[in-house]
Amino acid sequence: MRIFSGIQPTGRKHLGNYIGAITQYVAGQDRGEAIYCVVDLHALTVPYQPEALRDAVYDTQATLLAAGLDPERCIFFRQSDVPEHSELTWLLMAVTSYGELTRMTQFKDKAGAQRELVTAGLFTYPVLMAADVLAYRAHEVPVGEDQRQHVELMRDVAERFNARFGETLVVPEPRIPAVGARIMDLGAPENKMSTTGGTAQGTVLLLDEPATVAKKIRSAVTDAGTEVRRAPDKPGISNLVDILAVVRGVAPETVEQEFDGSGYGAFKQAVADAVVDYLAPVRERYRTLRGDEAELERILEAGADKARAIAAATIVDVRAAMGVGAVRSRG
Ligand code: AQP
Repeated sequence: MRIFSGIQPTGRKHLGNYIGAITQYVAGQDRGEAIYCVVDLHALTVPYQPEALRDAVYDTQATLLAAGLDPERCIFFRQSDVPEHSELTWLLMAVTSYGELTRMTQFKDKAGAQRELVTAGLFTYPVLMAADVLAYRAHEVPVGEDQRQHVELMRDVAERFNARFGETLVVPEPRIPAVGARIMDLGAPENKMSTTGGTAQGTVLLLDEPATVAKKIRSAVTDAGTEVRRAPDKPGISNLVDILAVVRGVAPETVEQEFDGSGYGAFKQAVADAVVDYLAPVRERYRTLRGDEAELERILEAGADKARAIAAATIVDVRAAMGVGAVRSRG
């Protein structure tokens, strides 16, 4: 089984990224052949600072290594080091429907929030994401709930490609966690915790100081009631129940039972303590790893060599199936 996922080098990573995706990446190393990349080309689709992008890649890479990615047990690389992603994006445009792209909620949300240029890259972002995964013929894509629609689209693209040009690509399955797939903003729990769209107070960053993490959780918006249980009219408490369940590795019902009748104050304090302990080792390891950029670069280069070997073989097959270019062997 081959697993693939990508993560953006935009901003500092938050608890939602960690619970929804990063912990799954780490677990994937024990479940199959795991391939992960920092998708710096995706970061070009919204306004960004060129001088900050390389550092942001290293920040994200060091965070993932601190969380438990092991370059000996997975392929871990930088997207732009493997140009096959860009080539495959263009080739897949031939089987991507314009109408489908216009229905992508991430595009609508981000285009709506954009004050300046809404780029063509933002519109075609899901095709690049499809190329990322399909280049590796991955079977499974670990993502949070917000990426489900993009994985559906890449499945359609792969199926359409195979139907039009012959069986060439693997149709991947999303792997979305049962609990924690959509961690909500602590200050506005009707919205997901987000790098670009969230409130500062409601977004727990993985590298926040412990006192800051605790304060953000203790200040989480709840509701007028007192019961610690998940319910549609209790988005704040529901979110905290899910967070504590994931952090402790128990079912949400277990959390509800434990805090039955204890009131919100004690519950929030328990969540704060648990999340601080959960993130502390990541923060510590990050500091050491981030300090050695030469080593980070070495890891990315070695990962790109392995990734390129797989992606290049797929491109040969895709070109051949589409009748593009001279006849080439996979050599
Ligand atoms: N709130 C969330 N809960 C659970 N999972 C989440 N993910 C993102 N937000 C949540 C998952 O994290 C992975 C990496 O996401 P990304 O590459 O899109 O990184 P990002 O852009 O820094 O994350 P955001 O917060 O999603 O940014 P915005 O909102 O600005 O676009 C993905 O698997 C994602 O599902």
